[in-house]
Amino acid sequence: MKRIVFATGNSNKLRELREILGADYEVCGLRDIGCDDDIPETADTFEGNALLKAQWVRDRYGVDCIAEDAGLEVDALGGAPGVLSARFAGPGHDSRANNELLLRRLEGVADRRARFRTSLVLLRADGPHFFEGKIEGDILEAPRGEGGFGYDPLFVPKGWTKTFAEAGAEEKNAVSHRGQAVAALQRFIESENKSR
Ligand code: ITT
Repeated sequence: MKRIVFATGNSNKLRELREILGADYEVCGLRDIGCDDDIPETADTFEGNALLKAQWVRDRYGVDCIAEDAGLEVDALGGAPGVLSARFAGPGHDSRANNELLLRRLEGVADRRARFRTSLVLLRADGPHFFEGKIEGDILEAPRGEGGFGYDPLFVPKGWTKTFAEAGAEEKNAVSHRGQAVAALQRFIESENKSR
């Protein structure tokens, strides 16, 4: 089994990565390598923040790792909350407060278009390798569903009638921003293994 360190403190992201990568991989989180650092995310792009997290872990813990920065971009809010998605309603990761604030900001707004975006980086001695994912959709006027995490109860992917929080894990992972980025990472690892 291949061991991968995922530089995240978000247990939902960790669960999704384990679901997507399957039984061939042992995915370790930050806690598994003894890290409970509050890693600064001060860049203004997803890519920049993903790299900051990966570099922090590689520099201090000496392991190759993957890291990810993701968020929701809402067109009517000029792309907000974007890189501030986890802290939209203030410090901490309070999804309920974030969702409530999003609904307040969109009160009376007809244009509900939004997308989840992620930038995932694999950082090794040979440098960083980036993988992207994006899923378009719309923001509802009230949350629906108990699954997923974060903004999932408010997000209906384009062409769907249910939210990510009403979908099963497999259904979400098959189309999600994170699913796309991890699939690209898998293709990269497989193509490297083949050419060895
Ligand atoms: P790490 O930095 O430790 O990985 P985090 O939760 O702080 O965990 P981000 O900085 O990447 O992660 O913030 C992403 C936020 O965007 C996350 O907390 C959710 O609010 C939202 N988000 C990202 N992916 C999502 C998804 O698949 N479904 C719903 N919300 C998501």
